[in-house]
Amino acid sequence: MASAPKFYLTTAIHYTNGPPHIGHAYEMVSADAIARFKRLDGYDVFAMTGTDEHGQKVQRTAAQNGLSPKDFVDGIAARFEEMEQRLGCSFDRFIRTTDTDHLPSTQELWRRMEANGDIYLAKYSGWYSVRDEAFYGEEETTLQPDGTRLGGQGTPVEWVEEESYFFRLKAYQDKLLALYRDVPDFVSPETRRNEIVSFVQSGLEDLSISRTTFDWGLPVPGDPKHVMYVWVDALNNYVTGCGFPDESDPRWHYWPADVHIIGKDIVRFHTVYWPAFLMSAGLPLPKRVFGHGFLLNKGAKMSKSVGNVVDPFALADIYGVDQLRYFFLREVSFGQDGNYSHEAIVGRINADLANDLGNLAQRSLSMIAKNCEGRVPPAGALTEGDRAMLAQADGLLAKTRTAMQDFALHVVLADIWAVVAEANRYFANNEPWKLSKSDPVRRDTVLYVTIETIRQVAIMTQPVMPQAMAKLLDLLAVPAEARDFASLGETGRLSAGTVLPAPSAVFPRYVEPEGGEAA
Ligand code: ME8
Repeated sequence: MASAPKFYLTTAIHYTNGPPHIGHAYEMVSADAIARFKRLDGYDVFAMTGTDEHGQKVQRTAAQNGLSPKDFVDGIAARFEEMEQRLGCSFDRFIRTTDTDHLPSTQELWRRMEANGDIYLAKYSGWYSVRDEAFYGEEETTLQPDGTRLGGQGTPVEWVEEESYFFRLKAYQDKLLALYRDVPDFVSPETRRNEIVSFVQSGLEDLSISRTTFDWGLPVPGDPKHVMYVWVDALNNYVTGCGFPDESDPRWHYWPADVHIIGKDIVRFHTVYWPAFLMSAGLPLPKRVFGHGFLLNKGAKMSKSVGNVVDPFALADIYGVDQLRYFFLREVSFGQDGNYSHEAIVGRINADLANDLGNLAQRSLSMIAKNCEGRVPPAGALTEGDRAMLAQADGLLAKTRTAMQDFALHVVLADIWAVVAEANRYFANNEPWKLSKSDPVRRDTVLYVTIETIRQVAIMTQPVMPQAMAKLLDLLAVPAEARDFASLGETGRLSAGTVLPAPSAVFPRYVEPEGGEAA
């Protein structure tokens, strides 16, 4: 058999200036679902997430907390790792920019850019936002009535004037425009691509890539009074993660990344700076950068200063991990902003999970337990309706693969739930509960077709709800080795006579606790 095609996917690495919030959870879960889908679909996947621990923002926050930067980030990074576990994620590496392999890797990137003539020493003077860790041109800032100034993303900027190394970004303008032209889906969704193309067309300035007024960062090779600009350090995590600069590292074949999954606010860093650094260093470019939208609390952007951050650990405790994962990925069109609220989460849990899928599984499996000696019933002669039902289930893989070409996780789930809806109609129309006396053979056939459809729905939904679907596949006695996408369709059909365990509920309804709304 030919070796499996590789697939390397990353999230952004998260700042350790505060504990993880729901936006971080959303990004991790989305990326994890894509990684799981690809694994089940036969790819050799390497998936990475992690933390971005250097820079002025982290150093300042650590000082405000009376801790050294390292002690401070150790505590926060541990919390991010804990969240990855709590949310049932399956990343292959959790990278920290304080990991020991990251310094030599990033210094090597620097040396290669320098050797290519792209780094020079000069003086920087301009506006800097510590919150965004970003430089802004004067024209991108606005003066406020109180005399303060805000940068492009609405965060305060401060005047910086210091010696700095610069990267010749201007020299890459045409090459970047050629990249966007030749690889049209390098930046997606389309709206983000258009923003980036017009930003680059409007003209690039060389980029300041080192700082001297604080020291929490990676030292510039040969000039350690400078620390590297935190975005050079951070972006380079993606190659450190698979062994750079040791090209004999067994993980190196994963580079270039197949996709960086990041939020819309940092698309510029990933689609302008990062490919320019890589071109300069002579390294292959990531294939795609996907900028997802923001998760908003009933419409408002979350931030620590606004104080409406909802703790993802608390949400997982209240609603259940898989329920939360399902909500994120079904409710929000991947690529656009989305809202969450207690009512919306409960609505999805009770309608889609408890009613549509949970009830159907519970009712069909209970009937089998009662009437078919707890074994997969045999399918008799199939009617056109039976065949149409099975054909819909069998057609899911092709449909969802198409949706996954654009990482449209919400479409994947909508496609699967269209089959769940059809299975409910099929079950209701065929009324198997009425057939026990009159036509038990027909009853068995209807039950068979129903649970065979549920088998395929469960296999397909594993990327989004790994624990709940493992339980459902256990209830169908599907062996561990028959749970990947190769077992979909006719190949993996349930076989009559297989003993099934006693049925139990997979998705309980969400019931408001005494005293009202929980979140
Ligand atoms: O930007 N909804 O880190 P970060 C959805 N360290 N996504 C959100 C979000 C929200 N409300 N808020 C933030 C950084 N994000 C850098 C990245 S990568 C080399 C360095 C997303 O902790 C955000 O868009 O501010 C980003 O993709 C990720 O969470 C980490 O944000």
